[in-house]
Amino acid sequence: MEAVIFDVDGTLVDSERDGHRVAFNLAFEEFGLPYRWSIEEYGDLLRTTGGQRRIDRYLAAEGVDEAERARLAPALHRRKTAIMSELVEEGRVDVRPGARRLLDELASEDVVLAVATTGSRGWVEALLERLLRGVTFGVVVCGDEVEARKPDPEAFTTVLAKIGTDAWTTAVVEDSHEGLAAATSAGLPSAVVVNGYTRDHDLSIAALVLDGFGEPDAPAEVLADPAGTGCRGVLDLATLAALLRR
Ligand code: XBP
Ligand code: MG
Repeated sequence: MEAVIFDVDGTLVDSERDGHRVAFNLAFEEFGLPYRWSIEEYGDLLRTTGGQRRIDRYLAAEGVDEAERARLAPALHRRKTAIMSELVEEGRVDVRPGARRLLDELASEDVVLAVATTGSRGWVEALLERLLRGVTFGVVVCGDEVEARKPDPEAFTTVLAKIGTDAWTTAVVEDSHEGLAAATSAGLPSAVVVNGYTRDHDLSIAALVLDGFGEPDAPAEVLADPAGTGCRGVLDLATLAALLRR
């Protein structure tokens, strides 16, 4: 295995419920808008990847006309990105348990670490720097650098091109149906680590599904193992390497 590509939101970090959602709501408030996204309804909103698209689609459903949306959505999203960076600095977003263990193990075996996210570079870099200090990501592709966001495979194909590796020696760790679909379209096998928002997603094309990264003394639950990795609840290098033998 040469490389592993990680998603950020919901995968490496628990960022959606208490991070992005809160930042969207604070931006709405600052703009004097009445919209507030509840924890529950945010699960549906998340199915639209990319914060600006999410806002735009929501405003359209609220009956805001196109010209107003073209003005509001980018401005709201710019402000939301700045607020999200502040929330990261305040420590409101946590790394998921076991993620650091896996990253350190892969790095110690000289596996290239990469990121493919539909999130914006404005907060992604602050987050990686603050929460995963000491981890070197060879390539970080963010939503602002691609034309099409997940489930389009562009973020993943862009990472592959930048690393100079191919799909046969690269595995992916994702948390959602949209991310899984994007990786699969790029020809990459995925381990999916679900969270509260993605547990019920259609993950039938995943090579492996767990409810977390797991730690040796606190293994995650293996929800599906169609690739036959034999994973016992700790997502590690050997398990990811097994995904490549397809
Ligand atoms: C994450 C997203 C992002 C974040 C918000 O999807 O869709 O839009 O929710 O970040 P994935 P931005 O984990 O599949 O990459 O507001 O910066 O878009
Ligand atoms: Mg995600």
